[in-house]
Amino acid sequence: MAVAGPRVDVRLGAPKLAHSPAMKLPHPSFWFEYDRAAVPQVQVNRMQSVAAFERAQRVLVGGVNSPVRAYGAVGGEPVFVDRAEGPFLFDIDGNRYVDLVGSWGPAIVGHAHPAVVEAVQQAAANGLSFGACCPLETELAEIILGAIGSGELIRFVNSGTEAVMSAVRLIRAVTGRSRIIKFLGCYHGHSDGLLVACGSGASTLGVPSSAGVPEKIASLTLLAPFNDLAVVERIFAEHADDIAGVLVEPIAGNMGYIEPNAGFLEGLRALCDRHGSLLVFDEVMTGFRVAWGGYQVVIDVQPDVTCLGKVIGGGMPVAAYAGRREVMELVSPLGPMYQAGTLSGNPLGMASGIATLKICSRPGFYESLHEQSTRLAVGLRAAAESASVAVQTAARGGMLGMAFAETPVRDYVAAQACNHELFAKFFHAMLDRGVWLPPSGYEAMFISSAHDDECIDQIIGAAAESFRVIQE
Ligand code: KE4
Repeated sequence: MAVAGPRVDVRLGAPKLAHSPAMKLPHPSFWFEYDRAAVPQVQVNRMQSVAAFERAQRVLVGGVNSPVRAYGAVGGEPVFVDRAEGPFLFDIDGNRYVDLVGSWGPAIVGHAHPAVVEAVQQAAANGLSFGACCPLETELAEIILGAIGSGELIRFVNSGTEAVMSAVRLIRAVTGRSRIIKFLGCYHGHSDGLLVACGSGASTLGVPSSAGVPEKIASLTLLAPFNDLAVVERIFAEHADDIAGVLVEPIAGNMGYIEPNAGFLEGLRALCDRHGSLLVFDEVMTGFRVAWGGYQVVIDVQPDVTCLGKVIGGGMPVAAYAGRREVMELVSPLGPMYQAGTLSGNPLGMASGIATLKICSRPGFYESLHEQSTRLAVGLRAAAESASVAVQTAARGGMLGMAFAETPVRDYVAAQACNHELFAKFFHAMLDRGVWLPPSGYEAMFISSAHDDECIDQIIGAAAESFRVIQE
């Protein structure tokens, strides 16, 4: 039972947006009914979360199992989730929130989708893990490879970090070279060689961005600004014979939401071809999120290796790296590059991924997601303009971004220059109005196929109030 606390019964009066009947989405078959009537109105009382965080901090580092959850970027104390259903999170005080985090991407068909839950329950009844081959691994592999088109073989691992770490080892094994190029503001998990920042000003040499990362390892990573081909060309000119490959998020989703400039990814492809390096797309976030297969299908640029995660596990710990046969055959047991994992290809994760991707594969799934995310992006910008707040928004498929900036954000320097203090105020104003944003201005937002018109209107209505409140 929620402890009595300050009650602010925020009835979410969402102004019905004037949109044409044409924008009224058909009720697609992949939306499932969830019980709205049982959902209590939001009350800003989080006494149970406060107590839970105090207890968690006694045994968990910072009270969390991943740093962003500690609300360091927005202040305040994290809210503890009791359960999730469709587009909603419910905290342990019984408050309901429309969720724009979606477990950082995996929950693309909505939380606790009956078909996904049933698939996992059935798999669990047959045993949680075998440490041996299982047909479910092959089934999910066939679905993914059939969708991305750039891979002939795939290896499942348990996190995006593991997928990218393995892909970097692979391109070094293929080329016999040591250095890699990554982009400022792109995040690829926490393996040592990817926790690097720029040294001095114009330097492209990586220096550790985390304690515990040796300078020698960081120096093998070279850095360029996202969307800046000229710097990448300069790096190749200086190190051409020692660059194993280029690693990039095809849409940058860890410094807000930044799409590549026209020709940027095509330029990386050409530079890698010219210098005998490999191109790695980190589609852990964009894979099956922005389109069936990922962004590589949208722009028709084929990487040599693709990293995937999040959506392909539907909320279970599943990630993967995939590539052409001649590349992937260097991976053990076929080749000399070692990589292994106790729970890789876990049957519950495979079952969850298969059930999730089966729903995503239905006709109109991504078109409907894109219409909803676009409506939300347009609505957020209009709400901000009405309150004279400078906000940029952009969306593709089930992914969108919002930046407190006067002009569109195209790289990390611009992302850093956004008004993150105002974002923090907006985050809390929205949380108090029943909308759960990612707790950092450097994160992208995610909707699911369960985010129907009523959800989108509610978010926009809460934003209209919040943009006004944060200026008081
Ligand atoms: P994981 O190791 O967290 O499964 O994946 C790492 C990763 C790799 N590549 C990209 C493009 C990613 O976005 C991520 C992880 N994304 C963050 C959110 N921006 C996960 C959230 C967190 O760190 O708690």
